[in-house]
Amino acid sequence: MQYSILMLFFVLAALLVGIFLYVFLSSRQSNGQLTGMANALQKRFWFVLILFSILAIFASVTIPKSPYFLFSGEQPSKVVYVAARQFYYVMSYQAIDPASPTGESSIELNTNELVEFRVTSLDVNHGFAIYSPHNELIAQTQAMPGYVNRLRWKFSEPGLYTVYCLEYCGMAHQAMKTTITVK
Ligand SMILES: [Cu+2]
Repeated sequence: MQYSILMLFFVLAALLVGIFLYVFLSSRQSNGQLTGMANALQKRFWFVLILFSILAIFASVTIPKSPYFLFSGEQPSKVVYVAARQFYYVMSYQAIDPASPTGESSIELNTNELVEFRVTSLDVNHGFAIYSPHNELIAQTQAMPGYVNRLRWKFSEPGLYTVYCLEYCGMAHQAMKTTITVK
């Protein structure tokens, strides 16, 4: 899937460069004499060509690193249900009943196991952002009422991870957090 999207991108990029070349070559004067205006157009052509080439290199390096299909071919070994609420999280290994949301007092996960977080909200939009023990943001998704967002992650390092809300959700937004222990 990811590979075919990348291929499609390259085909479209090649097509675009081809169109530019065609327009440039077919608009050249037949006697080869470049007027002032044509000279400016030629400079612009090379500027656009180089710009597109740089953008194509950047895109081909960064697009395969996009997280959209991360671990999509694997079966998660653990599912953690998350319900966000003003101003706390409920996390459970079982599906959470919105009418009476109850969860575990602490969530413990193992290193190198594929975990799928199924994240929703019981009131307004919240964030579910996982920070490493070194306080680096490693994975995140939104918690939205009426939707379940799946976030898959493999923790590579044991330690205490902190979950923060990244979506301004009300007066106590900054206090909204929980922790995940990875063994
Ligand atoms: Cu918030």
